[in-house]
Amino acid sequence: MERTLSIIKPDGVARGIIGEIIKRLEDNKIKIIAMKMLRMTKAQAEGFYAVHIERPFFESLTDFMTSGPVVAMVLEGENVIEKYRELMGATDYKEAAEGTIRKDFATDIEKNVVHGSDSPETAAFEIGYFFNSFEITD
Ligand code: FUP
Repeated sequence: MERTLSIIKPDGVARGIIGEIIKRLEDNKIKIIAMKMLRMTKAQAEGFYAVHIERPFFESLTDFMTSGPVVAMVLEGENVIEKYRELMGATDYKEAAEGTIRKDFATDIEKNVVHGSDSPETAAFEIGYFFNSFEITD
């Protein structure tokens, strides 16, 4: 059993596709074991994306991630890190496979609707960044 952190980014929330994304999780038998809506501060977004601090897109990305509320979820299941990243599609929506969330809804490499952890190590860090043990229902 694995866990991963999912975020519906500010563009996804603003466009009213929270339900659509959750439906895709449920249709794919991915279990949601924690969920909350919040708006990150700039410092919180910078801490979350600290691995990208040297990248040219860091400033813009952290501004975007604080531009409105997000929905953070903890997902659980066998191989869920890879399974959810497959549902999301490639970072750049132009390269994302047909039927993926990013292919269907992203408008920009930055405004790409969803986040998903990319390894067990990042999942552990990212889940702990948003949720404490009392908020995880499993
Ligand atoms: P992903 O794991 O698919 O979310 O992608 P990365 O961790 O590589 O990038 C994190 C976020 O940075 C992406 F979701 C969008 C943003 N990004 C850009 O804005 N420009 C880029 O060239 C690459 C990533």
